[in-house]
Amino acid sequence: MKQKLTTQSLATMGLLIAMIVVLSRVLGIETTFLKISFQFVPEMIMGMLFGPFWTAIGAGIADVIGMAILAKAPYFVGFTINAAIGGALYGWFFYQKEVTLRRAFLVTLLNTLLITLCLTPLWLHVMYQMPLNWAFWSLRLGKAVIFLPVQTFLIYATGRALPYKRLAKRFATR
Ligand code: FOL
Repeated sequence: MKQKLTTQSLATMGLLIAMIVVLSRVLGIETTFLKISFQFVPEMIMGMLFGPFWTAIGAGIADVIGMAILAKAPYFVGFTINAAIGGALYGWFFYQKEVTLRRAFLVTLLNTLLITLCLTPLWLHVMYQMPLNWAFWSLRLGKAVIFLPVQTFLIYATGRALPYKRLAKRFATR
């Protein structure tokens, strides 16, 4: 997992982390039990450029920075783990690979099943003693079903808009 640490990759990483923080903490909708945001766009770009390892680190750092400067709830480490797993998924699916509609759908599905429908309810249960009942879960399922096509398409469109071969070369691992 050796990536040459250039000034350019550091600056790009910083910019993408800043975008995640703004999209999730300023432009996102956050209630105590449900969040809606478009932070997955800079996360998947990070995945395309830097791969699973650095995207897990970058997304984790973005969560910690976001909580440090714009927290709306007490810090809980489970959500940092969510961010890191999500970042790793985008890296696995898109690092030096072409972004197809199929891959965009699969990564979104995996993210939804693992993070939105399993881990987040578990963390919220641990944090707030939320009962893991159907009423609570169906609300999350509803958001997931509506968001699945939106997120799939936005990830696909972002991937298509970026010249991945040229970018991959510029940020290539050595
Ligand atoms: N602790 C940390 N470290 N980061 C946080 O963002 C955080 N947030 C809360 C509490 N402790 C935290 C507030 N509680 C969701 C809902 C409530 C919540 C945290 C997360 C939630 O629904 N998350 C989404 C994924 C994030 C997204 O789509 O932007 C989910 O669908 O699981």
